[in-house]
Amino acid sequence: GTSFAFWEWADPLAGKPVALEGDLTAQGMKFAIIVARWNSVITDRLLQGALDCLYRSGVRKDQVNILRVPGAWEIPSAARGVAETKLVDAVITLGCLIRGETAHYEAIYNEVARGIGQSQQDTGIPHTFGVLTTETLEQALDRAGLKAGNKGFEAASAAIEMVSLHRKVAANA
Ligand code: DLZ
Repeated sequence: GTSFAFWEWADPLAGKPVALEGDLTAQGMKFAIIVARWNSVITDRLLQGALDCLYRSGVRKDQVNILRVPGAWEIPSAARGVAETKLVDAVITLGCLIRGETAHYEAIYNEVARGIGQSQQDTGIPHTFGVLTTETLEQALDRAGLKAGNKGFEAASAAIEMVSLHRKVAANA
């Protein structure tokens, strides 16, 4: 019989590919960075990484608001407060929880992650997650610019990409 290429319609990429993807240029975007002071040896480096990413992507200083909070626990309410103003396009969250030094580590971590996610969902503004959770200080240092990249840089890069994606979706709607 006649050949029937099932995959031509089963494979979404076989037809007209529809892919929207954010890019990494940040012209005209406004960001809030929430940074916890606890473990500031680490979080200062995360902040440096985030700012490095933003500035090298074309962001000017007047497009960035830095909010310092006491510890990771305080990040969700600060994130929500600034997101609800709708004056920023994305919220970048930076903190560091070290298990060995933190009583009720899981409870704190779960609530911080849940709260940041909840603020993102309720406001529709992208919130990126640069909260390190490690067993030791050494692991945290590795992820704050020593041996395993800089999670602050990654969180900033993801924020730019998501704002860009939202703009493309809106432009295509
Ligand atoms: C109390 C506390 C502890 C034990 N550990 C950390 C930590 O590892 N990282 C962090 O960001 N914050 C820690 N905190 C502080 C809490 O996040 C919070 O600031 C205080 O409990 C005051 O609400």
